[in-house]
Amino acid sequence: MLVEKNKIASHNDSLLSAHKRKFDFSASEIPNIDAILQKIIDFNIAIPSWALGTGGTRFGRFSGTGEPRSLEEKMEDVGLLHALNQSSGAISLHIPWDIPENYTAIKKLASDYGLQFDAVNSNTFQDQSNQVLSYKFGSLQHVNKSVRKQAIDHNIEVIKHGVELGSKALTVWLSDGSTFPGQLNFRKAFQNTLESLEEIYGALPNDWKMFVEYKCCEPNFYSMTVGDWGQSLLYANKLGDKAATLVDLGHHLPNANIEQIVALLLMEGKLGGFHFNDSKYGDDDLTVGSMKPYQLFLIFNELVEGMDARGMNHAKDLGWMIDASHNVKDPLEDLLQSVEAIQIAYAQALLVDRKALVLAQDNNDVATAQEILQDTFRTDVRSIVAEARLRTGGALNPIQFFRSEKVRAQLTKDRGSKSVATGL
Ligand code: LRH
Ligand code: MN
Repeated sequence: MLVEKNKIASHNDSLLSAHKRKFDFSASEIPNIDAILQKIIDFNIAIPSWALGTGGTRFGRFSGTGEPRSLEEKMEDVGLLHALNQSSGAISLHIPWDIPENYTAIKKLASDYGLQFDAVNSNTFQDQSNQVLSYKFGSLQHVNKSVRKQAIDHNIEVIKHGVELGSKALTVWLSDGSTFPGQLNFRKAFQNTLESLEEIYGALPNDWKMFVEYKCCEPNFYSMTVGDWGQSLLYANKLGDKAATLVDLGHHLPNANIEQIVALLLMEGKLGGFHFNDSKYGDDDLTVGSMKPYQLFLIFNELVEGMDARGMNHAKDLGWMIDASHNVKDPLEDLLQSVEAIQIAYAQALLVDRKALVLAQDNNDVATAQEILQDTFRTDVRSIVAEARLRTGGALNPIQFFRSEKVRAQLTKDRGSKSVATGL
């Protein structure tokens, strides 16, 4: 389903005067507004191919309708998001859930929708029907060398798919670990995993990155073999320059100071990218900014400060991806909200008065330092993010457009009410 440009234009016309009033006020307070707008316009977030349907939990799955039945329909959905917010210009594939049958056709489709292929994800956390050896007791850590070889070969195959599509990174998330004390020798598990990752690393093209994604817990509940940022950094340092850590916001122990982790990984030049989502308890994979918006702002505050300190290009030098799962909301509405929340946090972080903050920090003026951050966080930048969409042909209010144009009803008419998307 293509979104007609004229429909977006009439939608924007209906909202323009109210928008202009808000934007003109916000812009009047920001001397370098055009530079800020350009940064927001350049900032794209990749959409996970596995989050375009209804996920569900072990207790149940309440299916939505009109879900994508193929990789082509998943790209249609991401193309739709990108048409509405002009900031979702990339899709991150998960193999084998999304194996492209015809690379040329898929790449053509991607360019039709204005999409790039972001990091490709391997999957050694499930046993596929045609698989010889099981990953029940892990994959790259496994005590059995043949299981490790099977998992290494799978990751190398994923790189090959990515090369064909023009992707430039492999994300490795391992469910490996143990569920009971005594089950695993931590040192051997680390060594096996490192040796296996070294073989995969060796298969990376020169201009590729390997993102090592860590996670504290689930599906193993005693230890995870890439369990936190320290372990991920150990692997990334031992592997080499093409390896970096990947921070999934939902993968931390309760109350972890993620913004401090981000600041230090960035300082070390070993922060590769993000899986943005939000959570209240575990790896809930909820809408970005829906539970802890201040934490999201503080993370972007460290990102802007740290990336500028290293002269990095905000839009290109890190992997910006969402990783979510939807149980009670329309997946596309949820993803539109998540992209908006990320852009709002980034825009606010760009507005922080860095000179004043450094001065307050150097004078141990705690209250002023707090006020500088909280004042910016309490600054309404929604009209600035909307203006970025308006200037790039997007919709001023994507969810309102999605609803008023009855997009889900149209997708359900095309795909049926029983279609189920692969993924989580
Ligand atoms: C693991 C994870 C990982 C993906 C999976 C879909 O929790 O965050 O990034 O492979 O979700
Ligand atoms: Mn993730």
